[in-house]
Amino acid sequence: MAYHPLDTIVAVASPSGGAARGVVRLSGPRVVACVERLFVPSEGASESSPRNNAAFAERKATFTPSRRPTAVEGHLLLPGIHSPLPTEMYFWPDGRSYTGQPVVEFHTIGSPPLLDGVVSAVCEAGARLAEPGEFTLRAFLSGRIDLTQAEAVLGIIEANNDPQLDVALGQLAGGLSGPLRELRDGLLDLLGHIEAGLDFADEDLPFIARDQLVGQLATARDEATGLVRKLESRHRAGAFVRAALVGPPNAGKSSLFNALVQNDGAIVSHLPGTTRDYLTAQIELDGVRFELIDTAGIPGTGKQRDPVETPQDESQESQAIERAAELVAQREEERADIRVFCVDATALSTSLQSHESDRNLRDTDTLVLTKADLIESNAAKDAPEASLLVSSVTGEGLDALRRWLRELVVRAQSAPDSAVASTAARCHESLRAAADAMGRAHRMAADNEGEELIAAEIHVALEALGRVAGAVCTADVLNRVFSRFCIGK
Ligand SMILES: Nc1nc2c(ncn2[C@@H]2O[C@H](COP(=O)(O)OP(=O)(O)OP(=O)(O)O)[C@@H](O)[C@H]2O)c(=O)[nH]1
Ligand SMILES: [Mg+2]
Repeated sequence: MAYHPLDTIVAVASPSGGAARGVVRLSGPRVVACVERLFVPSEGASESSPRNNAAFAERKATFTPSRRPTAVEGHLLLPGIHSPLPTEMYFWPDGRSYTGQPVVEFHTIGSPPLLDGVVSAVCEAGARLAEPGEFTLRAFLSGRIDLTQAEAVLGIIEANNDPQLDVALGQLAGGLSGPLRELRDGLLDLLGHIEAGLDFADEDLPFIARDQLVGQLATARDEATGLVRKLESRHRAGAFVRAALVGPPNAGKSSLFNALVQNDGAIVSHLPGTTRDYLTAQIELDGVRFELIDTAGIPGTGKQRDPVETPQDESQESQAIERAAELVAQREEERADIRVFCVDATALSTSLQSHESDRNLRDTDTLVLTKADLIESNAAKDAPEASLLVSSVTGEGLDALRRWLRELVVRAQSAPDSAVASTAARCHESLRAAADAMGRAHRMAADNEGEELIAAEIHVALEALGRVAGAVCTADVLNRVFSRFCIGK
């Protein structure tokens, strides 16, 4: 695609094929010069109708552009066509139009050869044919819309049904760019505070208190993760809903996985930290299929690893493996559409406290109390009402859990898409990179690490967010987005 935003471009903007009305659109700094000799406003014509172009041209008035959007009745004089063509001309001056440049639209009879004739005449007068999507590209380049909105325009053109159209219209109206802008603005403010603090380090005056920084980074991380999840649900359209078993080590996740899958694929042991990777299995419940995932336990919640069981000389390598397992579990937990929190019913009070304080609960989360066979029947009376009590040993509560999971899967399957498919595919990686960088910044802030390091992560997040909105953009990305458009849009 040729990016010469100062060329004046023209194309037929109405759908191909004959119709009562057709539209030819022009955009660029020279639109007025291009249309001056072709279009004659009605006021310029004499009272009697002109019989041919030559007679008409002699008496013509020229179009004088106003500083406001205007509609003018008149006629087009096309070379090779004897009669003037009745036309309405719409004019948008600089900055008030879709493209952010002066724009003219001719609305006339929708005959394909006539419309082609208008385009040729405008090209003769100094414009060039527009590339596919070039009008929308100019809207993006002039800052009228961001890249997600440009993709929404394409989504509207390509929508096959009402839900798809709703999603695209919502995205065009700023459904994605609004939250993105807020996230970017928040991070820029935060960065401003941190960098001011660094510049005046000698003054010993913190520009932002550490707990405030930690809190704001946690909020930013959660917002970015929320956006990632929304896009993932669109990105994986047609894929299985994912339900992850998550929770502290030794909570009985792998035992529950085996019980639900009805085989012994997952290793179970009394040692915490048994599961290191993650396991998946497809499950079908009354015709509803989904993917069940067993994850590694994340310590810090529930029962801590028993120091007696930890070899004194535990190598750095095994610590690294443990950390890697946690990161994989965290990622699977974030990606899951449904999270089943497993909490050992025999360690209820401590586990629940950390369960509630650590997590940002969603309405597709479920709390399952495991090892029901090990507690007195009334021991779980203090558990939250919404929890299910199960035992992988006796099978107690498993049918209720299956029914509940089936319902959650059905709900997740019918959740509306949140973004136009092309946006979801393009932005997914960048948003995830932004969320990851914010997660790292948050951990560093919580661990009291240096502000330079935190600022560097925020820069990474901002750049990734910039790629989503198109603020940081290569010709490659523009080509990919805009080459899918049709000419005239
Ligand atoms: N009595 C009883 N024991 C259970 C039950 N579920 C799990 N256990 C025991 O609890 C211990 C831990 O079970 P796992 O399934 O390995 O737990 P996990 O959550 O996968 O543990 P990690 O992989 O280390 O995170 C094992 O000794 C299991 O036999 C249950 O319903 N009843
Ligand atoms: Mg396990």
